[in-house]
Order: sequence, then structure tokens, then C-alpha cells
Amino acid sequence: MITLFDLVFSGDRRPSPFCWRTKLALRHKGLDYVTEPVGFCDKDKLAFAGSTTVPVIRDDSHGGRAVRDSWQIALYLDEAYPAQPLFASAAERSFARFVNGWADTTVHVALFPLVVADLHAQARPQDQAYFRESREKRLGTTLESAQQAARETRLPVWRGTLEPLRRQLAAQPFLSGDAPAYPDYIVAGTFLWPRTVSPLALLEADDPVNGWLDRMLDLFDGMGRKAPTAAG
Ligand SMILES: N[C@@H](CCC(=O)N[C@@H](CS)C(=O)NCC(=O)O)C(=O)O
Repeated sequence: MITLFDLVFSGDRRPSPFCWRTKLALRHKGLDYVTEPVGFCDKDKLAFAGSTTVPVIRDDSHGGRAVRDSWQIALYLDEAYPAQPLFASAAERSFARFVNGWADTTVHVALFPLVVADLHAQARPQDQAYFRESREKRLGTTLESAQQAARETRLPVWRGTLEPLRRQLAAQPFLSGDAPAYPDYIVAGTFLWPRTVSPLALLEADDPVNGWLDRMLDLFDGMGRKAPTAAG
């Protein structure tokens, strides 16, 4: 059995985009797993893996092997469990690594300030001070000012970062082709992150990304759609 150490907010919300990548990858491969909720102030639970971030997995079927970082976990899952590969070729793995870098360095950077105060509001009470201090240091201002400023001027910038996805979706139903694969899970994680904490409409109603997101939320018995949202 695999244990996934998964970021938890209040009301058992699970916002981490990186943990969503792993959850979708585990379901893609048909692997059973349980989650161990980890709040920002529960880092001692990750010490066994030498990590200060989630996701981390512990694989008890492989001697309790610990793997940290969502990308490393994806590689490990294909190595340890070759059936239903996340990456059927070196080219697929290479494309996925590009999408991983695009999401982390461009898409998330534009999205984060738009929902940062909402994230804080939904963090567990015991984690809020840590979240505020660490994120305000990163943003150089208060969470509330960063979010307000971003919503006034940066929504089009965030939507613009999705243009490569729209171009793919003009040609095919999923980022990865006719069927979803790890690149889709990466970007689905990006959307599940704000979905759990914020009522903000991130996309315009006629954005073709909406149709793709609906398909992603339906996957694996609607696991993304069923997850607790900002509304409850
Ligand atoms: N590159 C890492 C990023 C992981 C990461 O930043 N996770 C966040 C949660 S979304 C975290 O654990 N943060 C801990 C903290 O801010 O103290 C991955 O892909 O797993």
C-alpha cells in the first residue's frame, strides 16, 4: 500500500496542486493508496523522507521506500509499477517535464497572488500564522494587498499563461492528445488548487479550457469534482 502525505486545510480541504498531480497519477495507474493529512505545521511527519514539502509517498510494498517531490514520485511510480505508464516513451516524459516546468514557473506564479488571501482563510487556524509570514515574505506585501492588486490588474495575465493549453485544445481533447496523461494531471492540479479555497472565476465563460477542465474533473469517478471546494 502507498501512503501519500497530502497537504490539509480546514474542513479536510486538500489544495496542494503538487499533491493533486500525485493523486491523479496514482489513479491513472490504478494503484491503491491512503492519504496522511499534513498541515504546514506538521512537518515532523515528513522527516522520515528528509522533506519539508508535500507530496511525499511511502511505499510499504517496496520496503517502505520514501519518495519526495511530485515529479520524482511520477518517475518512481513508472519504475516500480510499469503497468499503465504515465510516460510511455522518453518523448512523452520529456513533454511532461516541459509542462511541469511551465506550470511551476509561469502558470502558478501568475495564479498564486490571485488567491493567496483565500488560501490563508482556508488554512487550518494553527497553520495561518506560518502561511502569512512565509508568503508575505515571498510577496513583499500583505496577503490581502497582494490579492487585491492581482485581481485588479493581473487576471488577464494569468489567463494569458494558458494560451499554450488553448492551442493544444483547438487540435485535441486533452493536453496530451486523445486521452489524458501526466501533462493533463499537472494542469488539473493547478486548477484544483484554487477550486478548493476560492470562489474567484478564474476563466471567462467562453474559454475552451472550461470544457477540458470539466473532462478532467470527471476522471476517476469524478475525484476532482467531488473534492471539497471553497463553497464546502
Ligand atoms: N517541487 C515540489 C513542490 C512541492 C511544494 O512546494 N509543496 C507545497 C505545498 S503546495 C509545500 O509543501 N509547502 C510547504 C511550505 O510552504 O512550508 C513538488 O513538485 O512536489
